[in-house]
Amino acid sequence: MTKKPIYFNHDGGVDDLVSLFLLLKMDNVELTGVSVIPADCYLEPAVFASRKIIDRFGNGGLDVSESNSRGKNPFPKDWRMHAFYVDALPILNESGEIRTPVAEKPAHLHMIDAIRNRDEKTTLLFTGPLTDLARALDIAPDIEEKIEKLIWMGGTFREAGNVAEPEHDGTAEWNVFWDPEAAGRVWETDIEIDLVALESTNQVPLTLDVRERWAKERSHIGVDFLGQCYAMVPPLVHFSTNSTYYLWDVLTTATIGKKDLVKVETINSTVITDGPSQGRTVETADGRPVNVVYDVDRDAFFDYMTELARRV
Ligand code: AGV
Ligand code: CA
Repeated sequence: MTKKPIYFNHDGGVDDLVSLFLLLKMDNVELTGVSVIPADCYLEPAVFASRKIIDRFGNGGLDVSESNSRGKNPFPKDWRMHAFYVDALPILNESGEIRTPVAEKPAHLHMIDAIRNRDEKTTLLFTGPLTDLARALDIAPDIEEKIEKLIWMGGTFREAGNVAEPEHDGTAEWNVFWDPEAAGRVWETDIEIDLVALESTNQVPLTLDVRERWAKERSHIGVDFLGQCYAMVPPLVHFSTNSTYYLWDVLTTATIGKKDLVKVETINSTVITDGPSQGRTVETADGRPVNVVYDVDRDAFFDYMTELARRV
């Protein structure tokens, strides 16, 4: 099977770290680089956890780059703490050593090198804000033509986003809201964008039946790892709240391994970068096109991620 070169930039949430694990198990993916941005996480535990996941579930050959990017609107502290819990899991600490090194260069420069060093075009997978990509494009505009496409978890075209913060109208999704200008910068390019938005992930909340399934299969080390990770975050039981967890980033990542899990439509859109709606993505007739997931085969998705986890 021909492997796609993928560069992965994430922000250390539970589903970002699970995404890293699953990428390492996909047979059509060659990870060319991993970097971590301290948006929905604290940097140190998220980088530790990433290095340990690569050690435990990968085949070596990677380093992990730390981003030095800063956002405009900080994530809630409770959510940022999740990386500490994953980093502390016994399965990631059994060996007592970390072999995967920290990269010398910060994320945006690390990504520029990874893209330039390949003859083929690189597919970018971003499951946090786009700050490192925006900075990389400013410094090295030549990389644009070496980017196959950007696959991003971000945005929503519905009225209701998932930001509940003072002075905001609630229409934004967090990965855009953290750094609206970065999304605006990427929107200016001709890079093809595949978007998993909130309307795409509404069909894949973390529910109790999913947890029970992972519990039943916990004799598989990889499935147990999924169960342990998703024990840290609140499921959807009675109704969706601001802290209910969806499989946002994992769905985004799964589309790389199996694109027929989702249906996609093209929407022309604009990013609002200022004011009470900052971080909102809106459909506009003359906006830039993005390919948005609007339907998911929910059962096939959970089967696929569990099957990948069984490969450990
Ligand atoms: O908006 C979804 C993004 C995804 O990249 N993140 C979490 C995923 O990694 C922010 C977020 C929104 N609601 C959250 C989030 C919640 N309840 N807990 C943690 N993070
Ligand atoms: Ca994320």
